[in-house]
Amino acid sequence: MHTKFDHKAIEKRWQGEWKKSGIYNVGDRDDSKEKEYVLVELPYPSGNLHIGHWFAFAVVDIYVRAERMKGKQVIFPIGFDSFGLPAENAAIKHGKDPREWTESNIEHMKEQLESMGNAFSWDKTASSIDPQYYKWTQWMFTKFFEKGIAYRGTGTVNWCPGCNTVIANEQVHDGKCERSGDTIEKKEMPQWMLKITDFADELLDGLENLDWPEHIKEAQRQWIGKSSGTKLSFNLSTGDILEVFTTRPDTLYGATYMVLAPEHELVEKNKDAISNWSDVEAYVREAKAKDDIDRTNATKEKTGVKLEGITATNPANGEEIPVFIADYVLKGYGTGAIMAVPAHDERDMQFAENFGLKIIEVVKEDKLINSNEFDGMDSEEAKEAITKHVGGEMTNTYRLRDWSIGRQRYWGTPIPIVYDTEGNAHPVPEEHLPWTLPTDVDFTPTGEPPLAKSDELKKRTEEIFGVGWTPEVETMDTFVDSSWYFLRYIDNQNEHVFSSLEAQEEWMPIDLYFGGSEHTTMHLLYSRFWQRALHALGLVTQGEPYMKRINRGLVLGPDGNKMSKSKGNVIDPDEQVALLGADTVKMFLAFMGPYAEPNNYPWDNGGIAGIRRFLERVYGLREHIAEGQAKDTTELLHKTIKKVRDDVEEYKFNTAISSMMIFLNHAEKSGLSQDNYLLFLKLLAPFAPHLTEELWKDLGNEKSIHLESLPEVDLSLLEESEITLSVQINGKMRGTVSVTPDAHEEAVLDCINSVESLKNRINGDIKRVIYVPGKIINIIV
Ligand code: ANZ
Repeated sequence: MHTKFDHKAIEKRWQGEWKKSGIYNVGDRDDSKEKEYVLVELPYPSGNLHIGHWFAFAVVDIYVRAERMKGKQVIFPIGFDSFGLPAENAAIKHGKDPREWTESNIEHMKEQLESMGNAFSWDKTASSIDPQYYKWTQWMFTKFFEKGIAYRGTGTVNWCPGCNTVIANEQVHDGKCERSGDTIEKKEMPQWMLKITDFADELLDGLENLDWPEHIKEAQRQWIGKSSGTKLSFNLSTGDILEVFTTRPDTLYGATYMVLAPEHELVEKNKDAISNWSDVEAYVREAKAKDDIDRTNATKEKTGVKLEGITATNPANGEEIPVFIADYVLKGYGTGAIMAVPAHDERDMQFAENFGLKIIEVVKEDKLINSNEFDGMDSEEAKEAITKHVGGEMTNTYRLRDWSIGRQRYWGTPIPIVYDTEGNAHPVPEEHLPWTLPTDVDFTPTGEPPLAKSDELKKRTEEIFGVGWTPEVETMDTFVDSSWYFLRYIDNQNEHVFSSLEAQEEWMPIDLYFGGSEHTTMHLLYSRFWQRALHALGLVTQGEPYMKRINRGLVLGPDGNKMSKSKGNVIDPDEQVALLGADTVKMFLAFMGPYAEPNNYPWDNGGIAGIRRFLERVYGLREHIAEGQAKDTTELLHKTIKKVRDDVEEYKFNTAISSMMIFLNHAEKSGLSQDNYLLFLKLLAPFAPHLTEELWKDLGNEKSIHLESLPEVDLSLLEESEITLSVQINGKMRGTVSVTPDAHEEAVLDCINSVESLKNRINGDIKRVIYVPGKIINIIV
């Protein structure tokens, strides 16, 4: 018999009570408890919580509640990543003020988050559009500027025509914008950069001590792309020196031609010496229009143009060799030029075959050949020897580029820079921070930053700094805002610093960071860099922010596809909550599969109905409270407690729930004592916080169930439970006996002797006993 419960009334009642009493506020650090900082990724307030948010927050809440019930002081904050394009696009489309639009979204999302019933530390929230937040984003930027970590660079940028702004390399996926999906165009323009490359080695080395899934670490290593090699110099016939980066200096004798990236500065510089300039110029123009992925595609036909009139000298043997430009050599990697060794490099081989160039093998079975005095030398050894011989320099090269953070859009943190009458950049002094975002702007995207149209900003700049001074009109990438939010959470009221060292001593580092896999080489790398840059300035206590990272998967539509409006397979959490209750939705999401494995799980209407039925039966469980319950009920309960505690520690909420289902079945059949009933409620409390609170309070308890301790396992009960042991006599299965798993041999033999049929077969004369506790006993007679 199932007893229905009124989830709407129950959930509303307890959400109201929890809010009023503030039981989930973390407050000041309590030294008598172990601290745990559990972080979920800062959400963007799009206006509506989707099922992905529920998966990200509500399931993690189970872990947080269990840890608190184990006696830890768990800080579990939430906030809003509230700058960004959607607000601005809404402003353009519907004529809405981006701030109003965003703030009303935040209000709505807060209500939705409340309906989740999560145990968030609402006393530790932060929002990036808050002037008291972005003041500090700007302050850090000015510190970075003073130290040269932030700089105005020039170069080729990724221009997204859909977003009308520059975006960073990390935001380009397969040549397309990560946000809009538009194909990226290359543009030459000055830009604000952060020197993430200065931290490349630290970012690599720091990975070693992090408890992160290996594939995330590996993705970051690949993205940083450290390559150890040598810089070698070649003389050109023009008198210039051409530097190349190579990982194979041992193959120098096989370098039969040189290749420059088409954009290499020595090409344009030697225009007059190049007799086929018009061909060269045309090729350069074409190459610039292509994107790097295309250019480095291994299967692509290798093209290029010889620089007629220029040669290079191989420093090892003095041979004169031809010089080419080819688009398979990239401007932005190494030195932007290579020595080509067709015998040992696949790309060079294809090119050499196309152009009929010399191919000389110089390494065979790891020993050098055709390399004069180095013949016979081991190739590894020769790397160093040849580098030394020609005066080269061992060096490292990285794939990582500096982070471009300037955006030509409106709704972001203004870059706190002003220019003097000569155009020199100066940081806005601290007393003028926050350097507020002006409101007198036209958002229509024209490619020119909207802030350029603000009279107020212009006036403000001249009034403070002098006539003729001008403001920077770009805003920051929102990935900057989210690079330090976890530091603000822990000291969110501080008016003097972004986060005091004392607060950091108390709460940092983040012990556990849950998030999505899309952030591996964006947010997770940016914020690690930001933390390291702050660390270099002595502003933070830790070099690494996140000790442990867990990536979760996606919730798919009922049809097994990614949820999307166009497919009509979107599940609205608000509807589900109204229909079945927050506890049910949360437990269903936790039940789909192991949380720490980034698998994708389809929504299953039958599955969620099953969870609802389970909770209805829990609601009715008090009718099964009986005196004189069977001993095995207590044993099963303690088995269940052990399983739930162990599984939650490994984020296997699904199997924890299964074990509670098994217990419920048993308790309904056999009945359970009042004490066991209470233990079961507490065990379930992290999973179904509203329902368990209701049942707990129904029993007359004053204090919330969520301030109780998680049930402890009584190990003595577990050890006593018996198992079935196979009994062989002379190697033949003759029966079984029930014994404890670690019973002694004599005890087992006593047991066997008490079974008439076995006793008769043995008949007293035992020769030998082979006993494997918990498995088998073989008696030789
Ligand atoms: C000679 C050579 C011989 C090379 C050989 C490889 C094999 P990673 O490991 O990715 O760092 N290279 C250097 N700069 C380049 C650029 N800007 N664009 C395209 N290719 C470039 O690769 C380093 C190797 O990639 C370098 O070593 C160079 O080719 C090439 F048997 O030099 B090698």
